[in-house]
Amino acid sequence: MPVVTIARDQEIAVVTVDNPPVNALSQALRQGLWEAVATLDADPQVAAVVLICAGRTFIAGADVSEFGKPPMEPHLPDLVARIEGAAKPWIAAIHGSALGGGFEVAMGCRFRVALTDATVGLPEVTLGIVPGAGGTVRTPRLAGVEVAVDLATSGKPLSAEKAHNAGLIDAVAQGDLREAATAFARMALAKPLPQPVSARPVVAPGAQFWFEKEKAIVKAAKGAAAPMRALACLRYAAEAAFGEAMAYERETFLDLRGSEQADALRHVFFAERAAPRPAALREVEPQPIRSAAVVGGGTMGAGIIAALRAAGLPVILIEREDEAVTRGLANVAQIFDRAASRGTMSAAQAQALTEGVTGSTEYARLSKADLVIEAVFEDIEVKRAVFAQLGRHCRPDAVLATNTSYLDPRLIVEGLPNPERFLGLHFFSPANVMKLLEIVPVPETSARTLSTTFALARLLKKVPVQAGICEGFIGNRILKRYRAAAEGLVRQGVPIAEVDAAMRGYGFAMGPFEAQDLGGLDIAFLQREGARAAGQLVPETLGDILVRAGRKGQKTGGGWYDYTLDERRPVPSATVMELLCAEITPGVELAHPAIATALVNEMAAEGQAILDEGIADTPADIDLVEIHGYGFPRWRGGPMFATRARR
Ligand code: 3H9
Repeated sequence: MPVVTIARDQEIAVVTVDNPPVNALSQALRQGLWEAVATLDADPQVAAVVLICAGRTFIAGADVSEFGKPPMEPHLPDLVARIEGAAKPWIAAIHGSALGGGFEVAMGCRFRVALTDATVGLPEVTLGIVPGAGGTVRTPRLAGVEVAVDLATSGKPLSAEKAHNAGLIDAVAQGDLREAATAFARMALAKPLPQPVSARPVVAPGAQFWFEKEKAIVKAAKGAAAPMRALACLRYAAEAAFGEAMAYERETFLDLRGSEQADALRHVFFAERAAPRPAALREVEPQPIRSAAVVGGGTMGAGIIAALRAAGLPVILIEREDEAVTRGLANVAQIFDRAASRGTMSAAQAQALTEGVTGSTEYARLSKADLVIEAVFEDIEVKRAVFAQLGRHCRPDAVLATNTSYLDPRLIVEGLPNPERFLGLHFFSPANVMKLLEIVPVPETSARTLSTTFALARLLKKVPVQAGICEGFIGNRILKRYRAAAEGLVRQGVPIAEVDAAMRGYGFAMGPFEAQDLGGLDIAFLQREGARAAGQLVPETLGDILVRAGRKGQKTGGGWYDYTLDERRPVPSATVMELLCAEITPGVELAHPAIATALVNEMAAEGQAILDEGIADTPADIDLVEIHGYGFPRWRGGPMFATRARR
């Protein structure tokens, strides 16, 4: 089946691209389009050309899987120039997403028409590169420098409506795209044609504009190189001639394409796409999930409800008492109200989402639910009591999940009828925001239940990772070792603030001690105390000493650092030094990169142990857990990727 076919609608030629799954610009597609230009230029019957795509989307970009190989002709910048210079005007008809190289091809066209639910964008920076086929040079000529900077340095796509308002597309269409684009072409032919984008002028902003953008981008990028390189290309595009700017962009693109960061980000890109569809479950049909329930309306339960509602599911909240139901519903409403006040949804949307949750104390209300997630207090007896109720009232095929972070799900499932429908679903707080979902089957869990929860993860737009059973599963187990190693450095005399600064320098938003102060030191303390009470040998940590002294973190005005009442800025604490001085043997001095290397090596060593024990399937799964659950810098690729040469 050829990837490019040409049809005719009288004087309008329709070029259809069909290169599943996302019409990526493989060599064969570039070649097909290259030849289509020649064919249609030579056809005197053709007055204009509509470029449209089959399948789920317009051209979604360059073929990322070709990035590791030598570039092959025809090169994309040449193809875009050839479409732009064609004797007949081309009209891009966009559905789905026109991204990266796809949007660059669309900018080579004389016009762009998009369906209302389409998006356009330049996501290259998310892959550690810059646009390589004129994205930074044509966008400012099409829509101005400000729009171009936002698009190319954030990597975030714009909806058709916003793109239309910004001047990136010429018309928004509804209904049959091919008909709409053909009608648009006829209308356009009746008027003088606009200049090709490359010939349009660009207004260069002054030095202050670039200075401010630079400051904002460096801050947001947290160590990622591509956004600043994209900005440099855009400045060049605004200040130099078209041809020179194209050459500069291409040089930058080729330079970054082979960089360590681009390599890491490609690894994450493919890992994220593989995660929701594990090969072992490909043949296993999931059960439909049309309704859900959550037991427990605290912070975690409310976050899970918000995630389920945002995916369109009606949700029942079960709590023990009426007051707790009211509190839980208020927690959910607060999440949506805040989203509305931040402008991420309208007040009407927030209200509709809130109204889709009903609260009750009656487990009998769950007789029809397809899925129930338990999110109650982390206590084995409390959880078992919940599942005893669920076993009595739910359909025998309803998927029943526990959101435990530390307890053994095998103990929770004991005595549950039809245990094949049970597993652990470990959400991360805030559950409506955090992308990671650890899926923890017990030995009885059926493949169908597993497949259903992967489908659920896709519905919730989460990154699912299957984990075996061990204390802390994948993420919290690595976190424990990371924190212990960080304490180990402090015991050797490395200042607390230096450890945190080193990890921020590595690309984390926060270091391990600052993060504990934010979340509270008492959670892990109570867990250690529980283990000690159960007779386990758990050595005293530095964190234990602080909690025993009443320092539980920001909420008590101090933890690893001091905090003033109205400020969240951590201040190194003399009290902490006094409390810990007996435990610290000064002597070791480490530069920031050495501190970060030591701690990331520890994470990777724990990751390797997790792999060796079969708790995780692949190193990429561990990387996804760290990136989406624990703030590991995406552009480093995760601890396993970052240390692959050293392991
Ligand atoms: C670029 O364009 C550089 C240029 O400026 C310069 C060049 C000179 N390549 O996400 P999905 C695969 S950089 C190869 O689940 P959805 C993906 O791996 C590129 N493969 O679908 C998966 O494969 P499999 C800029 C790709 O419907 C399958 O397609 N463009 C590519 O949820 C389905 O993917 C981007 O960064 C690709 N470019 O979402 C766009 N894209 O089935 C990246 C996807 O074997 N793509 N695959 O697991 C996306 O954002 C989403 O795929 C999209 C569809 C929104 C399009």
